Amino acid sequence: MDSWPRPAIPELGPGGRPVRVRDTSSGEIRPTAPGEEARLYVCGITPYDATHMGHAATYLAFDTLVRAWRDAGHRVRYVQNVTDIDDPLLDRALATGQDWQEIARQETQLFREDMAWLRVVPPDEYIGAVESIPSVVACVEGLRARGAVYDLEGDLYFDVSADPLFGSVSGLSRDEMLALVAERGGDPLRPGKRDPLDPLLWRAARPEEPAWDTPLGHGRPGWHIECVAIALDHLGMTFDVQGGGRDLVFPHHEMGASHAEVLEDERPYARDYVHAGMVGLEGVKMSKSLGNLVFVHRLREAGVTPGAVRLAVLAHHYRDDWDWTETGLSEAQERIERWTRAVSLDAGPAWESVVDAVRAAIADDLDTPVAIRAVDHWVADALTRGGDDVGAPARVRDAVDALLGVDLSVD
Ligand code: 5CA
Ligand code: ZN
Repeated sequence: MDSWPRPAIPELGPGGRPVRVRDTSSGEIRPTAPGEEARLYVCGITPYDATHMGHAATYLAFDTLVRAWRDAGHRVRYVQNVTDIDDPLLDRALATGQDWQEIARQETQLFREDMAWLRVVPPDEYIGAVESIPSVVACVEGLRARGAVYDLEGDLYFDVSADPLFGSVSGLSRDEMLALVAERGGDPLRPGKRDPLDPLLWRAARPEEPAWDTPLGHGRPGWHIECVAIALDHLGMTFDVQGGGRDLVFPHHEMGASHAEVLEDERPYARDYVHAGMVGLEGVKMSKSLGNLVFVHRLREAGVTPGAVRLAVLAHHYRDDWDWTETGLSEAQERIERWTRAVSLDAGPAWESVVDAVRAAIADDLDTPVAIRAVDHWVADALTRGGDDVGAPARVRDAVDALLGVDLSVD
């Protein structure tokens, strides 16, 4: 699939720091990407509705990681999927009378426009589930050869007992897993399963549902195996970071790791599993049923600037759960206004320590709130006391652009 246009990123020169992130599996904040190439897989959208601020916050978190890695001198290889066939799309099609493919096409296009507007660095490979069906089939056949697959009325399930290390990504108890799997797309109550936790790898065709003819039969892919097939095709085993929102820790990333490690008889699938917190709205979890969603395209249409949206998000640590509020957005707008005034001055206080502080904060588990405070201090100094470093405003502007993705020359 087509990705979206790449924003220009200023080069800051030497001084980038090695990047550390928190890995869910170990609970440790630890160094990433020992290689020259940093390899990242981030779970993409299920395109049945527009991108809300929760989705956007997750993609901005991993955009910060991409920018931090680049600054540390890594070449970044970034892969993202689009779950362009799954139950939510078919449910939406049924509810609206639209064709499921048309919904997927439209919402994916809106997502691209939202991401480009937010100056999110695009993935190098942007891959749909439908176009990955041959790879999914090959993975399921490989798992079958390992004895990790069973058939239930034509549906193919993964046998979690094939993985002796099952559970090591989330570290959850079995009871916690059982509760989550029911709520997140699993079918623990289906009779005939070997283990209620076993996830679907391949769903045999049902009447009125789209299906593809493959060596596995007429049907469509399960969810977790979709991401594994795409990641193994485009990154291979032992890539650096598997990313997504915290709602994906279990079952999605747990099952993904299991599928890949059993299939390849090798581990780990990803070196680090990194998860962003959940974003709500004014104290309530953003959810479709409550209708309390803030869509990126609505902010865009209302004339809000992308820099303000970015700073409203990046004012929170990516791992925290937080709420989108009007106050947060106004604060970000005021901050952009101050920052823009400061970098437009003819001279300012010395830039070296603020740029270094921003780099250090971002490299330390993407600590954008600390990075923002460092810029705030320099800006306050520049606006009150001034300074005589004529190069400083442009240096600070470039660092804010490269690391926080905020372009102060237009905002
Ligand atoms: N297509 C699958 C992943 S393979 C999926 O979860 N799609 S999604 O559209 O539901 O979510 C897209 C991304 O946004 C995921 O990384 C998810 O974890 C994240 N996300 C969803 N809701 C929120 C939220 N309220 N706050 C933060 N991130 C969220
Ligand atoms: Zn995924």
